[in-house]
Amino acid sequence: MAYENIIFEAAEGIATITFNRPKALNALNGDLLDELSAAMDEIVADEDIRVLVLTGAGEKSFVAGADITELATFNTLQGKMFARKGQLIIGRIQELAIPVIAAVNGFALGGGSEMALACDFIYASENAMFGLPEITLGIIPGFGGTQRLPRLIGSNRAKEMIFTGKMISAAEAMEIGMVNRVFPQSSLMEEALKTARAIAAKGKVSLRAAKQAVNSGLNVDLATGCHIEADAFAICMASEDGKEGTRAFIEKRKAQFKGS
Ligand code: CO8
Repeated sequence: MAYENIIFEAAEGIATITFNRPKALNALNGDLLDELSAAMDEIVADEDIRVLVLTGAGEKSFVAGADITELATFNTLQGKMFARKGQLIIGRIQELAIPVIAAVNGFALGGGSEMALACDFIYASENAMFGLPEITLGIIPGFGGTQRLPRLIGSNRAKEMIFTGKMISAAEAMEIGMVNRVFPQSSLMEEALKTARAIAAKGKVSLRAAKQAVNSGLNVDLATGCHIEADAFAICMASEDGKEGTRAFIEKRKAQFKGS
């Protein structure tokens, strides 16, 4: 598929999706969401892709939210349908079997923060700003922000951000556990790709199992979570990668994972 609102690249096991509507600070409109969905179809179909990195075009914005000019035209039903469309597509990012890193290179507002929150972790540039400003527009976050943000940073901090609509800096976002690491803008992508390469060198089966165990475990009690972990562990032990990893340790050599 030819993309106009995103740039989709894949090389050496790492896919990169760059949100690319710089004139609107990479705001999410319906066409962009459709393209994102199609790119994810390509990723799912390509066994060689082991890690996905999301970022925004330019040095000013990751994603400045849903496209407000489009939102303003919606009636109630269209608004609900757009919210569900965004939720489903953003949900697919979270559910992807491979790790997903958000490289937030500027504004991550509204749907932009919500997109980043669905990734497995967030790296940010020093100029990045996070926020859920929907309240200022007389609406609320609609792409999962009221659900994922409290789970990540706690309900009180999340409510403060959601009720005030205020932006926080990358440094503050790191302090409250929303962002893992902050880099100068010039080195953000290289750092994200460096981590992506380190992850891509690990076994695909164990990465998938680790992601599923953490994600599924977050929604259940500890005892149930430990059962989920044990099942995921068993899948790894039965895999070729699991056998190769332990054998390589004993034979004092680097493991050659095949992804099976
Ligand atoms: N949508 C559309 N266009 C946008 C958006 C946006 N979200 N953000 C910026 N733009 C456009 C501006 O209109 C401007 O266009 P133009 O040059 O044609 O006037 C251009 O991008 C540059 O923006 P600014 O001139 O405003 O740049 P500043 O540096 O002065 O300000 C800000 C940058 C602070 C990021 C400012 O642009 C801003 O506040 N943007 C809106 C941020 C926002 O409120 N985002 C939340 C949107 S709502 C949302 O995400 C809900 C998600 C769930 C939806 C559920 C659906 C029902």
